[in-house]
Amino acid sequence: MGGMIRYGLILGGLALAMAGAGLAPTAALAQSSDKADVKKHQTSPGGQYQPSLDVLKDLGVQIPGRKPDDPLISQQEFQRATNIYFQRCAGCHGVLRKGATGKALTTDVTRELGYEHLRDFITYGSPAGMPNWGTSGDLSKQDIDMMARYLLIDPPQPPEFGMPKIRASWKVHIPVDQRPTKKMNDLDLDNLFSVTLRDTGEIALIDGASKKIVKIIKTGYAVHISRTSASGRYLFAIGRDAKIVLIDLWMKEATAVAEIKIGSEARSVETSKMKGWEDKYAIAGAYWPPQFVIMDGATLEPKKVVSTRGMTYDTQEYHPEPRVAAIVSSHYHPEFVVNVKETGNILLVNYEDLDNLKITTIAAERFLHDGGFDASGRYYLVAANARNKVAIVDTKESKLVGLVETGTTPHPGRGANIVHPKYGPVWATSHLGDETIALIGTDPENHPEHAWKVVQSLEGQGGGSLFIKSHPKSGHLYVDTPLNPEAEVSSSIAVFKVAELTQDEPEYTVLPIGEWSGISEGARRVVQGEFNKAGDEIWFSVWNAKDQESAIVVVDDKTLKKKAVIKDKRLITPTGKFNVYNTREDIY
Ligand code: DHE
Repeated sequence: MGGMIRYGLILGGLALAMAGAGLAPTAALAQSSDKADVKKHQTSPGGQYQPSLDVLKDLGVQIPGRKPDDPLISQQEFQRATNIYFQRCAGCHGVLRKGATGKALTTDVTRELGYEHLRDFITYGSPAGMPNWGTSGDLSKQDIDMMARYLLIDPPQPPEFGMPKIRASWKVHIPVDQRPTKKMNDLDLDNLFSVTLRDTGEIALIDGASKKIVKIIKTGYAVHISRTSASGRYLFAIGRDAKIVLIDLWMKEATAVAEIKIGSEARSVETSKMKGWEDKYAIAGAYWPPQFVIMDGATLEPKKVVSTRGMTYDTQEYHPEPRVAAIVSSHYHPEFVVNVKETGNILLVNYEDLDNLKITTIAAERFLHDGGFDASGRYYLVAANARNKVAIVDTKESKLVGLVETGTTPHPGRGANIVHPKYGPVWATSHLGDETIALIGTDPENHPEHAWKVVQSLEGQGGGSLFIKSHPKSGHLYVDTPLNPEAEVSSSIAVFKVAELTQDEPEYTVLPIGEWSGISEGARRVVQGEFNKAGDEIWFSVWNAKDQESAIVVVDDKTLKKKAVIKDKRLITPTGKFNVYNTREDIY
């Protein structure tokens, strides 16, 4: 029996090795049939000096897959269940089911719990955060039965995506020497907005003055964010399929000049901004495989892939899939600030010498997600969302300077910087899980007593907030609530007057953006404010389903009145908006 398993493994390994080498089995056999050459072969000294896993070899192992007493699942069901799992469950329980914000669902756990427990848990959820997939109607009884059986079987491991695959996906559509040496169009690039059209996998470039769509460009699947290079010439858009599209804004017509895939699932992209390194490198972080990739800034040529698998910052236990969340670019050192979600480490990745890569690992807090700089650009504040905290890094001194409890599930986007009339410069975050807005002091020099403390907690419209925004020229703080269950709240914005924050319970004005859009159908979720370059108007997306009308509503920052409504049949599911100037200068 043992011999048969071994034989099976060897054959399986051979098939995999052949597939990895891009060889069909017959071709591989034909190549190895030259026995004379094979006989001449001797193991090289290098070959003899390879690690031998003498301890691991004694490990007790079981055949992966179904146990004889597991309920049956067909291949077709297994495929469909995996699909549902990755879409709905993996975000919390991890791709490999080893746990993230949710519990581990490996077979040692699930088989102990048993089929009925799993079925009921999926159906009813739990107050600890598990959604009630059955009673909410999101999953049918049949699907829940299938998912409960699926969880009793070992999970499939998605493929890795190392340099050969990354390089194979890399395409330069227009080489650097065929690109212009100066701007060839009359666009006001600084006031151009790159707008995510989430469900069409496109971005719309919208002129800030005329508010007309200048161009629609195809990007990756479920495109997520855009970032702009330090010079403002290049724009990078990343899709959830980890495809990055590099757009040259200097061409006669803004054009995609290169593309690459850096993994299978990703959310973040950024470019080098340090003086002397402007536009030199780009970086992108993946959810799967857990890794980040440094690329050439003008061509996207991949230079370095770095895995983020490793130990959690606190218990120092191995985590097999710590995802890369937000990435920003330091203004104080040639470094990228890379947030590794599940291990809770913030990595300062120095890009001066990619062959002798220096990474400073800052132990922060688990479940790092999104964040931004304070007004000075020195301190970086990031939400450890499932821990209800914000971690603060001094990017000049390369160390953690604060860890503050804020509210339930902080979600700042890049946050908002205002000068508080009482506490001086503060950075703000709103929350997904409650109605509060936390203001954190960020000026250790002139207001040391307030630095890295929540100096004030404002009460907004409700939970379900994703983004908060202000501008150095604005006297307002804008808070969205697109995921609030109340339609009126999710389709409007709360605005606080900065000058009135000295009051005991500062009041806010509600802007009925959904109503102002003139759209009457759909959820009209109002999401992510973004200022224009001048800082005198703020744009909000009115985000409807793919087959419904959406819009962008522009608000006059002085009067808080509707200034314009951008409608176009190509504006399908607009969500994030990135003003070229504000994005490259980190103004928010
Ligand atoms: Fe985002 C930023 C991850 C869902 C719109 N989002 C980010 C960042 C991360 C992230 C890690 C920070 C990137 C950076 O700064 O480098 N987002 C995720 C998810 O994992 C999540 C929760 C679920 C998923 O499967 O993707 C998710 N995000 C969404 C949406 O549903 C949103 C609202 C609409 C959309 O277009 O997908 C959305 N995320 C955004 C936006 C930003 C963002 C607009 C950038 C905000 C900014 O001002 O910088």
